[in-house]
Amino acid sequence: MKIYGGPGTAVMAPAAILEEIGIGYDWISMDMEAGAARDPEYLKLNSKGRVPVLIDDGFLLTESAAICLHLAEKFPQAGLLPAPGTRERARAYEWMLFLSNTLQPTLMDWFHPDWVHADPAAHAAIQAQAGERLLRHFDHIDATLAGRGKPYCLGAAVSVADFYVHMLARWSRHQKRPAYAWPAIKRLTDAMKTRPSVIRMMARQGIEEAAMA
Ligand SMILES: N[C@@H](CCC(=O)N[C@@H](CS)C(=O)NCC(=O)O)C(=O)O
Repeated sequence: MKIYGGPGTAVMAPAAILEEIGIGYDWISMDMEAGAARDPEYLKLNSKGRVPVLIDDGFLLTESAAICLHLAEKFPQAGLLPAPGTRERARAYEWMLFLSNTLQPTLMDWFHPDWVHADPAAHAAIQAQAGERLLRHFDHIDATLAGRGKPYCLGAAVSVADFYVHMLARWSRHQKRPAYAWPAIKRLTDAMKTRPSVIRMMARQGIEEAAMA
């Protein structure tokens, strides 16, 4: 297995899952600030100009959530997904889709207002609006977790979705109210931060948990 991505980017969750599965993998560390995702050689791998990219025995896969699901499915012994066809499995898809198609793009709007509108005069308003949406998303996640009364997205057992929440919560560290300010999200992320796989991923990428985390 080989995985491409810059430290702290959308490669975090797939890399932590690779650590959790316990198979060796090569991590190709990319300098995002230097525009490595737009390098012509990299664009041959992923013409979208985004990270991560997984190469699994010659099979190339993009999209962080798809990579997480693929790995969890391919290595069922890691126990990161419930059995196919069950309601619990559907719940895992519900989490992964919400996280990757709603929360993640909102975070990206905040990080990259220039991707939304070229005019720098518009950027503060875009960020403010993204910040407001983040509050609602974190309210929703926290209420869902609290309502079920168990620490993880699917209940008592950790799943792919928890690795994704851990990643996106860290991305919220620049917000006035980062995800960790919500108690049920904090409980989940605190638990994830003690997992050896997550600790190994963070160390390998040379990144730290957010100060208030
Ligand atoms: N939908 C994609 C989005 C990934 C994404 O936005 N990655 C960012 C880094 S977190 C990226 O590649 N940015 C390119 C850049 O900053 O040049 C996924 O989840 O894999």
